[in-house]
Amino acid sequence: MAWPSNAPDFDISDAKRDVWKDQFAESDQALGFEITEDFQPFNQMNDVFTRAFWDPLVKSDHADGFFASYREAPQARRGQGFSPKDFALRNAAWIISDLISNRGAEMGLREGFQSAIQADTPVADTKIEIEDPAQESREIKRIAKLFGASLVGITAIDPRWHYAARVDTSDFTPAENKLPDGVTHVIVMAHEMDFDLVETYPSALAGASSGREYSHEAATCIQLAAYIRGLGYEAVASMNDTALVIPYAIKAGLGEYGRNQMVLTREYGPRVRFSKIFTNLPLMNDTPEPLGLTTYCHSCTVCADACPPKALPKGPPDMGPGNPSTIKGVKKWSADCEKCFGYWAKLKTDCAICMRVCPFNREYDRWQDRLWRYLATGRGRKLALAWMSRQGVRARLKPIDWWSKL
Ligand code: B12
Ligand code: SF4
Ligand code: SF4
Repeated sequence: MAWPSNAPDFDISDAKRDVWKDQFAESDQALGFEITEDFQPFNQMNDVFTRAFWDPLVKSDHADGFFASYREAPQARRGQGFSPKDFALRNAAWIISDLISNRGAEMGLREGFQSAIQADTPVADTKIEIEDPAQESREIKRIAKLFGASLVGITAIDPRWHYAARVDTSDFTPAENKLPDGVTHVIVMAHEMDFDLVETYPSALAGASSGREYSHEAATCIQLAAYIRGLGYEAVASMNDTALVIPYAIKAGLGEYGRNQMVLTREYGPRVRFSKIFTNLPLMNDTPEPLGLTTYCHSCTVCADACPPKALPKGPPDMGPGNPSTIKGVKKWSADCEKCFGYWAKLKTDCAICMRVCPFNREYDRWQDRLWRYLATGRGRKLALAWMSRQGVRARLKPIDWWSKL
């Protein structure tokens, strides 16, 4: 399909839906993706962050205070993990990502979030010849890791997961979500979040684990995209912008979908963030293998039980909570993200309790953890569930203990 025809209409035609069905039925079935007849690509105007700027249902003094707290550290609050020092560390961790996302503000571009990252280097005039896409994929994965990625997978473009429109942040109106013509592949990179910082969620201190990885994402995907452009091919560096990364990461074989709305990786569980690169470099796609992670979620509700505003579903996958921030026509576990973001806004920092408490969130350097994963993802699942229920959820690391470890 030629670009920018990847930017679907707001209301896609039955003909287009049929084309997608034929094109993706087999891989959807293999991955357990359930797409229904009323599927619509998601408009980024409707994600809960963007709604916090234009939708009175989400916009509030608390939400404004949440965003302001990333620019100027708020007053100290009672409760560990919310001191000026905690906010200062969180905001410092974000700074490289902020430098990129703020540089196009006057043009309504919030790069890495509501627009793709603009290229700083041209595509070289001469394309290097790629004789063996499999070898090229191995090289790209090594180079992505050299630049800082923890895991790398490659998959084909799937326009269903591209935003129907992106957001012009100068006035919060929809804008065309364009990519260069002829882009064929997505390189998806996972970035491990710091274990100890994540253990302190919820706190402003813990938010440094997200900020640090957004800064790493920015550096890594900008560097890898520049390398690919140097080879003579298109490469668009992307963080949260342009497309939904969860279906892409699953298609690229990096993990499986969890009840907590995250990709669970074998290596780190949900404790990763993702960035991606859209390219026309000839590459070989990865073939995802069943990992047994989603199967475990069907018998576990630890994340949903631990969520303070009760934003996560406890039942089987369904069509979602019925607010505009859920994609239409995908049967899956969906959060009530108005409740989730409402909690963040009051906290003045992000939350990831549902990541921290997930039993797959481990460092896997101890044999007991590897044994548990072996049981949890195979025939020993019941034993693994019993082990977890006997052991209970790991206690939160107190922010004061995080600081005293330094
Ligand atoms: C907006 C956003 C949010 C919003 C909520 C989403 C919304 N509905 O508005 C808020 C602020 C609440 C949020 C919270 C969190 N987020 Co968030 N979020 C995003 C973001 C930027 C856009 C997603 C979006 O547009 N959703 C709108 C619609 C599509 O939502 P939905 O229908 O509910 O679908 C969700 C899932 O079901 C899944 N999904 C969508 N389509 C499909 C299709 C199939 C087949 C499947 C299986 C899944 C799937 O992806 C969506 C994620 O929101 C993505 C990055 C990206 N571009 O994908 C990160 C992202 C999903 N978030 C991430 C994380 C880690 C979090 C938090 C833990 C916060 C934190 N501190 O890190 C919490 C977890 C909350 C939770 N349990 O849901 C990571 C997930 C990493 C992972 N391991 O998978 C991402 C990928 C960002 C990143 N850089 O890595 N997030
Ligand atoms: S806590 Fe349990 S249900 Fe939630 S994502 Fe992790 S394994 Fe799945
Ligand atoms: S991020 Fe926090 S509030 Fe949101 S779903 Fe996870 S536990 Fe609940």
